Amino acid sequence: MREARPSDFVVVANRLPVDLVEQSDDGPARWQRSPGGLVTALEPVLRSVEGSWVGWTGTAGVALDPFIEDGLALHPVPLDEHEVAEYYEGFANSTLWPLYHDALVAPTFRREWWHTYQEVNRRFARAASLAAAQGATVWVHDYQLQLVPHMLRKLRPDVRIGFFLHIPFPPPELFLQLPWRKAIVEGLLGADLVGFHLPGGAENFRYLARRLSGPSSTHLSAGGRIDLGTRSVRVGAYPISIDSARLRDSSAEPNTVMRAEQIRAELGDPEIFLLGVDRLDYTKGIELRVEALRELFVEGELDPEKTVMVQLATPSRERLEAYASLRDDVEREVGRINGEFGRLRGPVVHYIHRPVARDELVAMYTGADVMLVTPLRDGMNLVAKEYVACHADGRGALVLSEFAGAAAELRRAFLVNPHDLEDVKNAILSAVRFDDPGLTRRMRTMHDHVMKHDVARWARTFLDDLQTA
Ligand code: ADQ
Repeated sequence: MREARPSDFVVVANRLPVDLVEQSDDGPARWQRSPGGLVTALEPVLRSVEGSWVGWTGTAGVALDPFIEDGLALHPVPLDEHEVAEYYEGFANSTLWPLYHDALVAPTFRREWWHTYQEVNRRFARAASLAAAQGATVWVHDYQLQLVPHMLRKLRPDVRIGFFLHIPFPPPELFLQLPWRKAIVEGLLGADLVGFHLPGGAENFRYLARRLSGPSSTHLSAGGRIDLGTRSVRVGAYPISIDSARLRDSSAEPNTVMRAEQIRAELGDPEIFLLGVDRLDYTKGIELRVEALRELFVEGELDPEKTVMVQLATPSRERLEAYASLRDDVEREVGRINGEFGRLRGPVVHYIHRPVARDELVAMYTGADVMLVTPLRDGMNLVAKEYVACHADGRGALVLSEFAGAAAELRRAFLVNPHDLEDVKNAILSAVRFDDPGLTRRMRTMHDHVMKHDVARWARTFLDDLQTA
């Protein structure tokens, strides 16, 4: 069996691509693969070069040596309870997450969180330096680890470092609020290539790098590179995607088609089946789509007898106050609409606050007439792409917020400003005009785009650019 020895390709992310299912004192730890998009995207590369993955197990207080699981070399980074509270729930999810999402919830700035964020980033950088062979390529992911590129470069000047941010990179007015803004920019500038979903994020970063990182030595050179004097950093947009073919194929399987029909029947055979799928997060605009639907019922534009919405909302960051109060708000909105319009045979909005198995999710995507994706801000939003991948036949319609990164590619969706409830309502009404032949054309165009621009292409493009950076 292979050992977890230094590799030529190392992924560094907050979480390992596995969840700890069970650990007893006498028996070995048991793991379950977590079905994230990132691991799907990187798995072929990881396997072809016997790569490694550095990350936290998701359980506080667990320290383990590197090990091989299902052919992948995993290097666990331990975090204790205190670090989970300050680095993860604190700095990552109560400072950076809200700040980078338009300050939809006021970001909290706490010095002790920042200190713990630095300490934990240092630990990840050390773990990455041990996992990387001479001259290796190391790909660091997301807002939890923005200091790692600089720290790793100091430890290992021989390695090639890429960084990708999965959430929006904010405009200067917001980023400049951060008391530790200079250190974050310097952290990112430790990479050879810094990638964002959209050109706007890349633009924001270039501006801030020039402004914050010593104006005399830093300037822009050709191709949007940032010239640091001794070396240059490439900055670009790499819109992430999904395993499109896999979704398309599983949506066409007889079992999926059958289950999709069964779901409709279980919902009481509505004429209109609307779907929302999100992590329960205040960026996703879940309450506002329920509110839009309620107004359409009140105004008689849609018939509650013939319409059903299913809202899947995976629990997320539940120990944080902003998330607990969001849950209350969503539940209140759902209770209100069902109180006013529910029938004895069932509610008008089915709200499921649990993760749903992949097969079931694909059956829902396949069966739904309209997908509602209405975030107030979202780096990309994979749900929009997943829905489109499941509609090769051109059936179905997508209502999509302009403030999701996906809107830059899915131009034929019904694009809405989620702050404008009338706009959302009108888009829903256009999306349920099933006799409009334009609907099929829209869906086919988007489907073709998502099939061509899949996650493998995303990873390949980023890694090719990193090799030449
Ligand atoms: P997220 O904010 O988590 O990701 P998103 O891109 O929509 O948002 O990905 C969510 C994933 O979880 C999807 O693959 C979806 O299928 C799955 N999922 C959601 N709800 C589910 C449920 N109830 N049951 C089962 N599965 C569920 C962050 C950024 C995004 C960016 C991604 C990738 O916030 O903007 O698109 O990273 O870069």
